[in-house]
Amino acid sequence: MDFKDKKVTVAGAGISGVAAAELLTNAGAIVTIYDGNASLSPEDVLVRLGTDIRGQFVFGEFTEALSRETELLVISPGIPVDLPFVEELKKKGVPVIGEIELAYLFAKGKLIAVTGTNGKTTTTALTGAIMRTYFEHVLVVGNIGTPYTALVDSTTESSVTVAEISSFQLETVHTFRPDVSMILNITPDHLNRHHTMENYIAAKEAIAANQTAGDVCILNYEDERLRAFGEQVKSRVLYFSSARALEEGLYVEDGIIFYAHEGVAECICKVDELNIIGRHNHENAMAAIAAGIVMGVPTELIHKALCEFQAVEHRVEYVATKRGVRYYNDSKGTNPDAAIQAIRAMTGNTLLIAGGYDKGSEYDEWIEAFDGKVGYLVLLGQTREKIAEAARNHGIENIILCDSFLEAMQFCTAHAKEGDTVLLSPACASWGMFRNYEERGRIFKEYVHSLSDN
Ligand code: UMA
Repeated sequence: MDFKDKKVTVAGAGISGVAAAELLTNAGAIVTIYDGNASLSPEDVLVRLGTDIRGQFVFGEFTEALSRETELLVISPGIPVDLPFVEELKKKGVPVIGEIELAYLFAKGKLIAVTGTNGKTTTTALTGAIMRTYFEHVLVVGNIGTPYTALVDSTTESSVTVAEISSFQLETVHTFRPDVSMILNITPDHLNRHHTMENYIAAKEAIAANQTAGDVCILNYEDERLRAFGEQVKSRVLYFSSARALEEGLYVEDGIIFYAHEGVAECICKVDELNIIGRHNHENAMAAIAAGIVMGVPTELIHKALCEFQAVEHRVEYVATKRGVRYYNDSKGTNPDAAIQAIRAMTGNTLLIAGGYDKGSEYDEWIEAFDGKVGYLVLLGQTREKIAEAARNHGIENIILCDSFLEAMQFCTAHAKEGDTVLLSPACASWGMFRNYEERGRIFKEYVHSLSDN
């Protein structure tokens, strides 16, 4: 696509929008930055831009004039694609692409794209670590935190990009075609944005839509939908399973991760050697190993990366032990399914802090996974009553409703006994109480570190 003098509107002045605007400006486009937040000023955005823009700033309402001028809309992932101004532009035939698609149009080298409801960030980081043992120039981008557009200029024919791609980002890709794609799992999430499970699944599956026979799609064999999806994709499929030995692919047996290929099962590593705990993390590790194998990384280097890799911040992250109580931060447990993985990874009596923004999730399965381990369920945020009701229906008794995060943390430190675990794993997004899950996790960790040791 030729961007020279093209009038491009970038919607969203967050980190994706700013990076996209910079990339487009450098490519010669006349960029206007639009954001729905009417209280923003151009200065707020300019300080974050590495360049000036040739267009204007529009905040608040998406004006008629802007709609008339826009020749291409580049949309940030947080902006729903069914907002009236987006629908109207589409109706007029104006192309609407996401920030990921934009980056892809500039990208060189190999691309590994990771999606799934849970485990994306850990798998992306681990895949990046595996690639770094073998390739000289590896970039890790996307939903994990660094916009793809921010680094795409430094991709080369020999670089390897590992990109975490969310369902929001996949809604607006068109030609995006990774050499290696991964779908780790699909369970209900973000249904307030996608409206139906079918839409959400379609968004996730778009990661492999443009792949061809020379590409590879890595899928979780234990997710029935993904197993069936593997029959439909045009790319070569490599499965992983945490529940059974596969004839071809990755699996765990007797605490060992094997790679089975053409009748030979090769031992890659023992799960005990991993620093990331729980069955879900074995799945994440297998997906990353699969990418390493596909990319030709020698297995001894894959093994080295696996042994050295530490848990990603905010994902069942061990924080500290204070007065004999272990504290874990799983702030990235922003939906019930992610939170299930975290509670399953706990071994003893757990004081669980949960609740937050209501994404329309159901909590029954998560509560069933408590399995007698949750001594106190400490709830806060918009969803606290809804979760409390579901928990009572499942016979959970020690339910504490708190008005603030501090109150929840103070309750836990006052009531946890030696040998207990305090787990922050909200099963809900942080929005409404915090800027994002990172802020929620950081505040939790700061609080834990401020506690005295004895
Ligand atoms: N905005 C509007 N109208 C709206 C919604 C938002 O104008 O209807 C504006 C806001 O006022 C704000 C801007 O859009 O100024 C924010 O844009 P954004 O929400 O797309 O956020 P970015 O800062 O660009 O960050 C995005 C991802 N955010 C979301 O998908 C919500 C980040 O993922 C990602 O790390 C980053 O791009 C780089 O790729 C975060 C996330 O929460 C971590 N992801 C979800 C998740 O993991 O569950 C999907």
